[in-house]
Amino acid sequence: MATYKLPPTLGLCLALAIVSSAFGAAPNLKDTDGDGIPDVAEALLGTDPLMADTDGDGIDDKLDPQPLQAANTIAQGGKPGGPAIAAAKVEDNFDSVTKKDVADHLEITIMNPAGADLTGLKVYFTIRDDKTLRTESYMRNLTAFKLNAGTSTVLHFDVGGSLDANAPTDRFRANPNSMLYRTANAKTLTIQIASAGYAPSSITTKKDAGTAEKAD
Ligand SMILES: [Ca+2]
Ligand SMILES: [Ca+2]
Ligand SMILES: [Ca+2]
Repeated sequence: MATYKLPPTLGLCLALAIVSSAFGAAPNLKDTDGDGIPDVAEALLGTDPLMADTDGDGIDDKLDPQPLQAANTIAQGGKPGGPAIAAAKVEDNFDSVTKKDVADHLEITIMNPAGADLTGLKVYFTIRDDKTLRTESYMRNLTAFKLNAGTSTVLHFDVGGSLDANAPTDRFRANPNSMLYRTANAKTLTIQIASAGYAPSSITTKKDAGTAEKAD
């Protein structure tokens, strides 16, 4: 059966029209991130009400013809021995400090086998709904994140993480309106990381059908 996909700009117009008709012709609606799309419309579009550029491709949501489809800007060549993904998961997350289950989110275990500290990490990930085959993709340039030589660490992307990709942290914001959180269908995630000059490392991980927003 053929499927019809709404053009993104039409989708935005439709979301704004729905919001206008629900709240009046001249709604004074909260636009927390100042990208020109009210928070309530961001929920309809699947974009992040706290990030002007949800997919991280450098184009703010209202101007972005595909606000949930970032291109991968990681160079696909480079020398070996750079940061490597050891594991990734998006469900059954566990906090090793508090010894408790925590809400499902993307976490990526990365290792640095190189003899030098690594900075300028780039992270690209694609989420595919295995039932509808819809996809979303995100690009994150973590300019201040540092992975010390010979160590491993875990990067987190969750709704409580830092909005600033330039922050020196290992917890970054995930889009709460992503289909990862909004549908219960099974998902496949493909993740790639790289540091400047090194060949990228990739991994694929699955999420079973079921809720994503609560610890389970
Ligand atoms: Ca907004
Ligand atoms: Ca936004
Ligand atoms: Ca964008």
